Amino acid sequence: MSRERIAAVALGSNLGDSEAHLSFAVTQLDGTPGVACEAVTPHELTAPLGGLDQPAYLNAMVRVRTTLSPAAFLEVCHAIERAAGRERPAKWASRTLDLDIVCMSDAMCDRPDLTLPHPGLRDRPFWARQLAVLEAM
Ligand code: A4P
Ligand code: MG
Repeated sequence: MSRERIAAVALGSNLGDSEAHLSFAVTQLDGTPGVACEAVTPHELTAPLGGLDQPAYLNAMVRVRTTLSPAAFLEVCHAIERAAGRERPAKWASRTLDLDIVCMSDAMCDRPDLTLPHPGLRDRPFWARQLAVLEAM
C-alpha cells in the first residue's frame, strides 16, 4: 500500500477481438483491490508505429486512482496482459493486449522494467491527445 496516485494507462491491441480485450482491461483494472477506474477515452484505430507490417492497433487510455505502489501496479498490468493471452514472440510483435503506464502522479522511475513517465509520451501523438481527452473528462 502506498499513498494514492492517479495513473494514466495506455491500452493497445492488434490481435484477436481488440474491442473485447480493451474492455476486459478496464474491467480487470477496476476489479483490482486498491485500483478504481475514473475515466476511459473512446477506442481509437491507429496505424502501427514504425511502419511495421502488422494490423492496425485499437488504442485507448484509462485514468485510475490507486493506492498500489508503481511496482505493484505494474505487476497488476502484467497479470491482466497474461490473462488476455498475451505472448511475447518479439519486441513490438502483434499483441492481444498491452498495458503501458504512461504516468503515475509525480512518480519518476528510470529502470528497464519500469520507466515513468513512459518515454513513449515523447513520440506518440495519440497518447498526448488521449491524455488531453482524459483531463477534460
Ligand atoms: N516497462 C518499462 N516501463 C514501463 C511502463 N511505464 N509501463 C517494461 C509498462 N511497461 C513498462 O514491455 C517491455 C518492458 O517494458 C516490460 O518488461 C515492462 O516491464 P512489453 O509490454 O513486454 O513489450 P512491448 O510492448 O513489445 O515493448 P514496449 O517497449 O513496451 O513497446 P510499446 O511501447 O508498448 O509499443 N502502434 C500503435 N499504433 N499503437 C500501439 O499501441 N504499441 C507498440 C508497442 C508498437 N506499435 C504500436 C503500439
Ligand atoms: Mg508494453
